[in-house]
Amino acid sequence: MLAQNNENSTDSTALTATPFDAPMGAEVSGIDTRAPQDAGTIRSLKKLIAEHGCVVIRDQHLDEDQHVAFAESLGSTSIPWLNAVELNTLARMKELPGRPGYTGVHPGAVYFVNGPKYRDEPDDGYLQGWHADMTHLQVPLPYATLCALEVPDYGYETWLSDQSLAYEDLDPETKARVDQLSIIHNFQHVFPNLPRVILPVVLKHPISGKRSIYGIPGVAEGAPMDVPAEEAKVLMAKLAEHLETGRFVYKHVWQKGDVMIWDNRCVLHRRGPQAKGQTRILRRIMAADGDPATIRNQLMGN
Ligand SMILES: O=C(O)CCC(=O)C(=O)O
Ligand SMILES: [Fe+2]
Repeated sequence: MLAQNNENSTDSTALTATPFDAPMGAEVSGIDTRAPQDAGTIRSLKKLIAEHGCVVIRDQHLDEDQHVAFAESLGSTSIPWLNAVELNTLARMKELPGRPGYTGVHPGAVYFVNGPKYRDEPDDGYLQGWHADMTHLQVPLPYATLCALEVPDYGYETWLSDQSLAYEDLDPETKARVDQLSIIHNFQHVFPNLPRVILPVVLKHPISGKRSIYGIPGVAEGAPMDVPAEEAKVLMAKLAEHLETGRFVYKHVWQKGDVMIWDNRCVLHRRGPQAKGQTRILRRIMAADGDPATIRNQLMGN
């Protein structure tokens, strides 16, 4: 049975969250993402995202300008490091032969394009492995907003894994150990000029206060710092296995017009299996809110 959750008292908004039949995620109604948003609605929405890890709003059908405006209501979409280092990648992603309407104008609008009508993105392993986006940042990016422009008949799902549930599910001893650890995030294999960033393995969410596992291999580099090699190996294998159990996972089947927002700090994501011959186009815009130094401190549990 789906539970109902009314988020309407303090902010005089009427957002309704219906949790998915899954460990995480909820469908949210009571918001038109094409309209200007008031502060109370955005506060409520952010609380719901923090609570459920991700929310989906159906039937939105945003064009790029509307998508940018909505993402801007969550935070800033002008992320200078992104614009500087990813320009080449973005330019490549924006080449959509025969579909000028899908050419991104906003520098932060990234199009994920699959299907024989356009250009099949290589299934390069990276998008099909669990990851968070832009983990090379000093302050992990909070909001990934995605719109579904074209959807397949089957396949090309997006899978999400709630890492605060994963943390809570650890045995007390492992929890206590990972709480103490830091790990290096290195994106230099993609962008050689980026600095390496050190973050705790476990982040504390600035809104919910929940702890979640952020620094696992694949997302971060190799092993946590200052841990004997053998212990690090065992610990990381344990975290990876924990993630692979799928016990914290919601598998999203896209409907045209979906707007999905997940919290990139406490949720990992990956693309589901490729569906040969099927077409799917998603547009993603990331947004960052709050004062970076304050947020970083909160994430680090201070
Ligand atoms: O293609 C997908 O389903 C996932 C894409 C992705 O990794 C992202 O939106 O950051
Ligand atoms: Fe991603």
